[in-house]
Amino acid sequence: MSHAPAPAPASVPTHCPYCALQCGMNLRRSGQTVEVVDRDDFPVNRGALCGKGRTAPAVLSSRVRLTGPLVRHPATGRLEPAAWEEALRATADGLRRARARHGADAVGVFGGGGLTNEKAYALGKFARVVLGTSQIDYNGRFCMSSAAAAHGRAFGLDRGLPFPLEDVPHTGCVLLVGSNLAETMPPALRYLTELKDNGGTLIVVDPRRTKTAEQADLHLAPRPGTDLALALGLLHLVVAQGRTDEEFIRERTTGWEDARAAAMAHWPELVERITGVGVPQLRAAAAAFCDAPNAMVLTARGPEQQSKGTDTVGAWINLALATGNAGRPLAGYGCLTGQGNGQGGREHGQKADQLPGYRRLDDPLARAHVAGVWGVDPDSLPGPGRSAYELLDALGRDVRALLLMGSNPVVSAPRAGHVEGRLRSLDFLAVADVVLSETAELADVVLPVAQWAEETGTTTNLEGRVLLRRRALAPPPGVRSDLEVLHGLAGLLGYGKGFPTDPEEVFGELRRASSGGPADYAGISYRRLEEEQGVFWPCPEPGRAGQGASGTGGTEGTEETEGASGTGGTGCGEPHPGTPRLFLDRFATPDGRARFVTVVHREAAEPTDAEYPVVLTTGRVVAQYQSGAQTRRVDELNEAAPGPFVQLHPQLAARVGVAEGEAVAVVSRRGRAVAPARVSEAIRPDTVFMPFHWPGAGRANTLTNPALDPTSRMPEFKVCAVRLERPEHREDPAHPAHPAHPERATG
Ligand SMILES: Nc1nc2c(c(=O)[nH]1)N[C@H]1C(S)=C(S)[C@@H](COP(=O)(O)OP(=O)(O)OC[C@H]3O[C@@H](n4cnc5c(=O)[nH]c(N)nc54)[C@H](O)[C@@H]3O)O[C@H]1N2
Ligand SMILES: Nc1nc2c(c(=O)[nH]1)N[C@H]1C(S)=C(S)[C@@H](COP(=O)(O)OP(=O)(O)OC[C@H]3O[C@@H](n4cnc5c(=O)[nH]c(N)nc54)[C@H](O)[C@@H]3O)O[C@H]1N2
Ligand code: SF4
Ligand SMILES: [Mo]
Repeated sequence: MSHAPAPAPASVPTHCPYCALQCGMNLRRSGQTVEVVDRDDFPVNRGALCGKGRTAPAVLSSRVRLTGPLVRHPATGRLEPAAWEEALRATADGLRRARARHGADAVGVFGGGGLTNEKAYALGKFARVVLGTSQIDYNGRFCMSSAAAAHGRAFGLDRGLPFPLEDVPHTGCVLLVGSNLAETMPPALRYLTELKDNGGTLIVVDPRRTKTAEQADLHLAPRPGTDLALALGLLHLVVAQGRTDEEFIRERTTGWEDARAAAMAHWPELVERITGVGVPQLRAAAAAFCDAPNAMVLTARGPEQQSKGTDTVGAWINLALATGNAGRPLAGYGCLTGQGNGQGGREHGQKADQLPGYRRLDDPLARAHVAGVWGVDPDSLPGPGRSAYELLDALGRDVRALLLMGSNPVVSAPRAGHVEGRLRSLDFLAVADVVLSETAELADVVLPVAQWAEETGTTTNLEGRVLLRRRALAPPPGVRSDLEVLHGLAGLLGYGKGFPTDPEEVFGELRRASSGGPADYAGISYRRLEEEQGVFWPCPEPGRAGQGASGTGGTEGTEETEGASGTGGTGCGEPHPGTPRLFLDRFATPDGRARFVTVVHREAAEPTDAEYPVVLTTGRVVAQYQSGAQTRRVDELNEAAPGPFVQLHPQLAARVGVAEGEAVAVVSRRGRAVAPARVSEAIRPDTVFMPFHWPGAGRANTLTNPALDPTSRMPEFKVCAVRLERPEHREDPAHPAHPAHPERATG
């Protein structure tokens, strides 16, 4: 890798390192740094950026990042600077030793949805081929797995949005469930504003009156964890008022009778009792949804991060299907994915049950195809492994060594005190990161890696649009790319070939591995991505209908993709234009019909009771990103969002006896957190909200419940039972020398 300064100061068009909107931006070099300048040609954000994107270059500075490998010194027990060769050898030894002593499945791999497609692909291949372990999963399990599972069940294919965002302003009604996109994807708020300007209706479902809910024509504020009942109640009203689309149900779906019967058991008064949303509001929402000629249901983490997230999303999909709002233009169900590569990150093999191209690891044909590309015996590929929380929970027990790339579970995992204890109990932990995250601090080896602006790679945004993030400057000398790390480790573990360091070469292999799979990238090339504003998958190679494409029909072109000519071809014939809109002719199920799923409401895994009478829900604020590993290192963002807080209603605050800004202790069965109270009428009186971006005394995940959805294995981040207390003096956040005690490791 060359560290010579690049020639011209011309700006490089690329994309933000953070969320799934993947806003386009230009980076202009000035000396050894880069600055963000507007890029208006990318249609998703048209030049708009949030504060995180605007300040992202601050994390490139060597002031805040890792600039060389660290190895824990046996004598001092501290992380000390080390040469790359030493760090890689120590890592290879640590992984090899666990495998020799306890078998291949004693080595775990944990990835991230922020990793590029190339890295996610290489990481999955590294786990299955080099380590031979089934124990790989990633933080996307905490993010989108419930929507992904529900998508698969209903439509036979999982892509966040089955249509581009540009369609949103032109539908008639958007039912936005548990998304605070005004804070989590600020430039996307424009699509909702334009919807209203066009005369459309916005309904927001959120227990809090968020910045997003403030935009709504109708805001429903259910008790957290009750969306399933809410969706069934709305469907009940739609049926009772005779507003189902019988022709659509007959022609394009299966399973309606049972799903209908289940909804009919959720009559409005019952739903009001469960959710706290009044019958008149339920009626108004059902009417607004049905009155619109076209409607969309969009969900995000609110309804998904529940121990019944898959069924909950299923219930919202049922509402869309019953009203004929799917499989046609300007209507449908979609999920707003989260991380920069939240979509692509779950398609290329770092998920416990998947192979590249969104193939199933338990499908013999898929195994044979991918093993062929990898040049290995299909029988040598391990089977499905544990899900993310189950993997973290097994650390130090069945799984003795872990390679972690692109996640910070000490802050972001549920029941984080326990997870922290499990990480500490490992025989060996290696972390590849950009910064010394709270998880990297626990590692035996820390591998410093290059970031977004320093390396080229592809991501797939929430629309299923595959994008090229271009390198704008060289990484600092002591830093290597994740692909170089995997290449180096593979070499030391006996695989001198098969792990190239050039992202384009990895992408070439990924295309072959995905070819014919549901997420088919075979027709996409770097050259094509340089010329187009992204390409929507499935995009099979010319002359071949991919599995996804044949199941989806309707490859209606958009402005961006129609003009494509002769650039993406891998063989002869016209290049495939990509698939901005799915399901227009048929769904991706074997019979081409969408499937209603019969679901009924059930309670949260941990209901409130006399001892823990309040519901805790968790989420985000605009100025911090995820575990905060990156954004907590940016001054401007810290000024805007300096630390954790507990949002609570004045009535609840009065009952506990805390005033605005005073410390309040939140106690669950898993631990105790202390943070300043933020007293606000914008939240239900029976609910408190904490953002999860901070470690230490105010860590929200000390409290959260790792109860898992039975299908998706998604933890219940959005609902657990807590009680509030006035903290003891020594716990006051004004005295940070006394952090709250994280839960001690068990077992
Ligand atoms: N600023 C910022 N932006 C981000 C991120 C970030 O960390 N910071 N992370 C990115 C990622 S990875 C993701 S996944 C997305 C997440 O994006 P969102 O899903 O928009 O974010 P959250 O704040 O987790 O949750 C959204 C809303 O769900 C509500 N909610 C809580 N419980 C329930 C419930 O039971 N039902 C319903 N209907 N709503 C409920 C919360 O009050 C919250 O306002 O954001 C992405 N963008
Ligand atoms: N209570 C609660 N907890 C939650 C949630 C919630 O709503 N409530 N949301 C969940 C969700 S949706 C998500 S997505 C997770 C996210 O939580 P995490 O998985 O912890 O996500 P990040 O903080 O983005 O961690 C990414 C790490 O990778 C590093 N990194 C960035 N780029 C690269 C790279 O290119 N290579 C490598 N090797 N490292 C890199 C960053 O510095 C950072 O340390 O949190 C989950 N946790
Ligand atoms: S909205 Fe998301 S992609 Fe856009 S600038 Fe902000 S963090 Fe980056
Ligand atoms: Mo996420």
